[in-house]
Amino acid sequence: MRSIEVLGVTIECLQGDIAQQPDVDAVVNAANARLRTGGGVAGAIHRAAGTELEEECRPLSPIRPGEAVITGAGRLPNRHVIHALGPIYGQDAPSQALLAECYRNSLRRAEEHGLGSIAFPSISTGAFGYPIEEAAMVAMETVVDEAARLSSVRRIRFVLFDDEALELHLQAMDRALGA
Ligand code: AR6
Repeated sequence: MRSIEVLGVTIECLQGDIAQQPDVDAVVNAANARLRTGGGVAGAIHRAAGTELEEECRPLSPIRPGEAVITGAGRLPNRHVIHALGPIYGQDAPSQALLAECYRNSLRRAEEHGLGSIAFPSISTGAFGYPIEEAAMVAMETVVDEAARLSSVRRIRFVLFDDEALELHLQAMDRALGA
């Protein structure tokens, strides 16, 4: 794991599974509009959380690209799941602004619930086709920019699935800090 600190907020990057992050208050789901289970992150989260999560999601759906809603976490070892719908690359426009909204709105939901820590996957970079190098930069710039507005959230973790995704996020972290 590597971490940096921005205005009292620790930003961490590690390789791992978003459904196995017991030491954060909320994990973010790279959701679909209907907040159902799916492939990738949504599959891992719903499988681990159990069917009660889908039940809780039903009245909150559908959501729009850039939106984020918060629920309990079912059997996951976290207090909450925050479901964010990323843009489908090349279809939902402007993709960069919508992707940034996912991170901003997720942080807003965490703040509204007084949460101290949150873990993000790399939203939109799987089935939704967003190039991961660009997405990593949008994600890092957005959270670094938001740090000044956070009061309860003190730790933001990026959970990356493979070596390449981790490396690209570490580079984006350095660039977002102007290193
Ligand atoms: N933990 C962390 N990262 C993961 C995991 C995991 N368990 N599994 C995959 N990734 P995706 P999207 C990485 O497709 O692009 C779903 O089916 C993956 O390598 O989960 O926003 C939903 O139902 C990639 O870099 O999310 C939606 O329909 C990143 O997480 C749609 O796909 C995001 O991949 C959402 O697509």
